[in-house]
Amino acid sequence: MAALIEIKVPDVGNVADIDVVDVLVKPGDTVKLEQTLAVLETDKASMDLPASAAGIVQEVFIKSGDKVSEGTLIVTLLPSTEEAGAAEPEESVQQTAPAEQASEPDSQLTVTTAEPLPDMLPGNVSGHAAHATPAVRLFARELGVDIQKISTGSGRKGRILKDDVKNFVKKVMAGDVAQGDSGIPAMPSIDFSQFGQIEEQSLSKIKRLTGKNLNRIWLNLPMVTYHDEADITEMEAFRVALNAEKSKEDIKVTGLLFIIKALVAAMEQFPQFNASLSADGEKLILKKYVNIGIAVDTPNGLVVPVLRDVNRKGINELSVELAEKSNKARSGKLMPADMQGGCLTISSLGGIGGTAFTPIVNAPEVAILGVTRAKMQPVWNGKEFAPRLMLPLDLTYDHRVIDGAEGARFMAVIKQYLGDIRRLLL
Ligand code: CAO
Repeated sequence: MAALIEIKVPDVGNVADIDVVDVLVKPGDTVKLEQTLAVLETDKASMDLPASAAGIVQEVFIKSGDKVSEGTLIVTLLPSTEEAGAAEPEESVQQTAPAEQASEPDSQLTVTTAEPLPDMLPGNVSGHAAHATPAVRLFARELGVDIQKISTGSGRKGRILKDDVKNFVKKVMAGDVAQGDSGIPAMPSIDFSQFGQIEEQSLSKIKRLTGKNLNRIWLNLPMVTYHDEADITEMEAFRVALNAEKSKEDIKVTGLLFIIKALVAAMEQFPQFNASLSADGEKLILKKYVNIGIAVDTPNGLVVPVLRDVNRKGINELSVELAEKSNKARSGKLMPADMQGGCLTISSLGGIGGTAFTPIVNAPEVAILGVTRAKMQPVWNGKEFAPRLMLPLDLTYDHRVIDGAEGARFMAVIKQYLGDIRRLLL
């Protein structure tokens, strides 16, 4: 009989006490190579732990809620017949998940994370990281308390205890504590079970991180959204013709690629859109590189992979990259580096529908371009109404950096490029 294969937690970069969120296999299951065995979460990322070999699960050594670290045994596998037949190992084989074996160590451990944003929430005590056990953190979360807002705990070395959380809640209820410098009162905690049957579902890590970021962006940035429409009749005809030519290749050119190119060309004319405000709000940091984030809708929540050096790439190269990154995003395989360094973001809901929306700037970027569904409309050309394909665009910008007139001019230039994509050559 073939020796059992032990699959262990690989090197995850000196992080200990990683939470086991989900275990996806049980004894007797047949697993394929790279099939996800378990989902792990740290404070910063969620990771799929893949099988480094195919086989039948003999024993599972972890369960949801456990804490693991590098080297923790996850499962033992009896190698599947094809593999076992090829070379019957004579002694017990020890394997870690592929991350440890691959030449690029982390390349196969699939990680998803929201891009960390600078800590901008004024309500956060600067540099303060709350000390509390997971049970106390859970208790605080259940009560809707942001544990970071409890300045000191009464436990050893300032550790926050359950009583500290309760006292904090009492103070909030008594109006003694403002919820952040915004002074916005906390949302009431309501027991919905009094109205009927309910079920509680934990939000995914990505949703929780994204939610926190969006909340602080919303509270910190004065945002304005400007709406317009681009006439993409000719662009669409070109795209359809291009796709007909490429029907045998595995490349599909979507309208989003032209929108990316038009946006980048406009950013080159308006450098203040390729910039970030310094944390003290005193300086504008202009970027000489052009990376575009694309919001991708995934089963676990919204992620924003970044396409790099878009100004130096053509539509063909970008279409392959966009397909690769959005597939990686949907299968939870993006690495943190895939989501960092964006200059501006596009959020396209055009594949789903819509006439307009107000996307939230992915700060520290200064603007975001929203796209909804193009539709044929009668447009007056001076003599008659002609059918034109009109694409709705929504530009949200940080009004501390972008003036209303600049926003309108920037949009006018994007429209001009999309209206006549030959201009992208100029
Ligand atoms: N108008 C009309 N049709 C459109 C369109 C538009 N603006 N945008 C896309 N379509 C069409 C495409 O041409 C495609 O049609 P076919 O299937 O007939 O070829 C179909 O809709 C699906 O497109 P797509 O969404 O797969 O491809 P895309 O390149 O346009 O977008 C991606 C890729 C990754 C951006 C998109 O799939 C996605 O995830 N969008 C959601 C982003 C999101 O959640 N944003 C909200 C964030 S909150 O701010």
